[in-house]
Amino acid sequence: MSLKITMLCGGVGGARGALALYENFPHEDLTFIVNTGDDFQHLGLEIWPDWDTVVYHLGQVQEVSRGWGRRDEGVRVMEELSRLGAPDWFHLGDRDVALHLFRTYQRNEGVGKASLCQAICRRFTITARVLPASEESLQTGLLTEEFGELSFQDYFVKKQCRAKVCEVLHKNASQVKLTEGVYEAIADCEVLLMAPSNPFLSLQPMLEIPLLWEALEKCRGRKLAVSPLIGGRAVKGPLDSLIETLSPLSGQAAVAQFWEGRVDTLLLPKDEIADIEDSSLEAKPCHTWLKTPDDRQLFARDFKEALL
Ligand code: FO1
Repeated sequence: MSLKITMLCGGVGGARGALALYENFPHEDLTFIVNTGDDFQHLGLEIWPDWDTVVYHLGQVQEVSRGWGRRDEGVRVMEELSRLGAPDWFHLGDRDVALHLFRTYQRNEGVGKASLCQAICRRFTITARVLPASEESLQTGLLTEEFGELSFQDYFVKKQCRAKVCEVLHKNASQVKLTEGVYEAIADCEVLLMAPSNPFLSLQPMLEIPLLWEALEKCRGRKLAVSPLIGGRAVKGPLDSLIETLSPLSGQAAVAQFWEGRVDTLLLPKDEIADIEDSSLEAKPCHTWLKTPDDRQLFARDFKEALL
């Protein structure tokens, strides 16, 4: 099957979804648009966690159980930083640091985002396109009951998501420019797929960019989302508690409500289809557990079936 597929992704769920497509579809047909709402400057380095997580997955160097960072990583940089008294709440593996250093150096030299990403992808022998959604980082803030406003990484890593989120703030989404190639990749694709990412934290930030939304509305292709919930619960991360505070509904019904008016079809586990019977979305059964190559093949089989 040759179809131009564009996937919007973020977080570990998004990277696992991206890998499932990458292992089972022709690479020249695939474009991954990655959330820039977690990006930040730390110790003078430009860190793009979601983009790196996708690249490490597609490059087959990812740390599998944790999901972020690289496997067979060293800790010497981090140990030395701690000894020096530098902030050590955000863990940077030795080889991971090299990527942040290289990116920061290249950006300071004036290298454009799209060409830098292409060059890094080539070094990881990735033959699909992996584009950060926006030129400037999106500033995602979390309004919390306990600590007031937190930046994304302060909430996610420093506070380990242990805070009640009342609102997700998209502080500069209306001002950012899309990365070169993003508009066309969305507007002209035949299938637009929302990865099984946290919709509130990893996908909504991108959807808040007016031009990205315009491209999405222009797209005449099929539009589908993969639910990140299995058995009504998040596979990873703070989605369950976010649904409790940000949605009037629960479980799969909350996910379906999030996607209503944005996509036509929700892919979710077969025995959970009844949970979204009140939704206007079409529900299609799908194997959404994406841990092993066999899992990812089953996902691809169900995704293809849903397109028929
Ligand atoms: N997540 C953590 O929970 N703790 C960390 O120390 C941490 C370091 C880190 C370093 C590089 C990188 O690419 C990702 C990293 N992440 C870490 C994940 C990061 O916080 C992401 O924003 C989440 O995966 C959410 O999408």
